Amino acid sequence: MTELGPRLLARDRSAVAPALNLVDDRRPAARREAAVLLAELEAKIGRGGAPRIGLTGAPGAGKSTLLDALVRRRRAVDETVGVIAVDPSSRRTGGALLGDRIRVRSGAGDPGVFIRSMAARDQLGGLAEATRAGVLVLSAAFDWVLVETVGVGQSEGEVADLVDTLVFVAQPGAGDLLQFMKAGILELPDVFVVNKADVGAAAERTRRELEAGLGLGERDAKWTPPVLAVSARDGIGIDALDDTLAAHRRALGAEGLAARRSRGRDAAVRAGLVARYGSFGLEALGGTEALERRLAAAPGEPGFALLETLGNEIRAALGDRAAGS
Ligand SMILES: Nc1nc2c(ncn2[C@@H]2O[C@H](COP(=O)(O)OP(=O)(O)O)[C@@H](O)[C@H]2O)c(=O)[nH]1
Ligand SMILES: [Mg+2]
Repeated sequence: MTELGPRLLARDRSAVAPALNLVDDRRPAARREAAVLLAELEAKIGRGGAPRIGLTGAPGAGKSTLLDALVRRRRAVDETVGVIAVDPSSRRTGGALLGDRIRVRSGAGDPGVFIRSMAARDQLGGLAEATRAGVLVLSAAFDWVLVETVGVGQSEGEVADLVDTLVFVAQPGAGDLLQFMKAGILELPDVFVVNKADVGAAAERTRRELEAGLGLGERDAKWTPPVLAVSARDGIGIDALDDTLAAHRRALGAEGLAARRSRGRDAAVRAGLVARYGSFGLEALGGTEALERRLAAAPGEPGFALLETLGNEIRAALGDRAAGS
């Protein structure tokens, strides 16, 4: 048991920043403590904790503005919100920029809102893993967790594995059908939003392009991703978006949620091991098939605990090999 775990689970707001700092700390002793904390939170929260909503889309689409509108809507009914803003590009600036807009508007003094910006520092397990840790910490302490990230293609898959509901934010004139298809953005999101509907006809055109694109793909029969037009700036369509997020959660159900979280866990373990030990490390474990067997054999095991266990095995195997050669 860590000291921070029970405090977070008791919603002690003063434990949030220290916990986030701990999981970001790369010194070996801190990393061991963080692993214990994360495994503990994951075990306690399981498939529960705060609903996790991801907002993804190109820079300038209006994700932060929309996020701010959603935050204020939650605050209006006295629910608390933890926000993670991921900015893979802000290595140089240290990554404090993305959250600023939200921080200013949603009120820096509001203890019901917590905003953490993450930049692509040289994260040992990668930005996705650091984000995942942050999401877990916040989902222990707040009613909702919102994640803003710039993602196209590859990184979208990572975001989809981090959240329960993925919202893609497009802006009017963002592209035609072919571009959306090429960018691979039609497959993963659960909800599509065309923001800046206040600009008029161009928004409706983009909305129709997206809708047409979605009609072409294979999708889960239980949920057809809706395409909503909103204006985050003017607060238009935010209620409908909020209702849609709730509807997606209902459609997911307990089973769907469990499947999604477990898919996220598996993806995180795979990515974490490769980031730390490379394909060489994976071979030491017996290869990808062996890893899949291990994942399947431990369905209830927290990902962060599994990452530790398998990592230890890899290190032991590599050490043995080095010693024996
Ligand atoms: N006209 C209009 N502009 C918007 C809307 N939402 C955001 N913007 C503007 O679009 C720009 C980018 O917004 P931002 O939220 O920072 O986008 P992000 O990069 O996706 O987070 C800013 O200048 C916003 O003021 C909207 O609904 N309508
Ligand atoms: Mg933003």
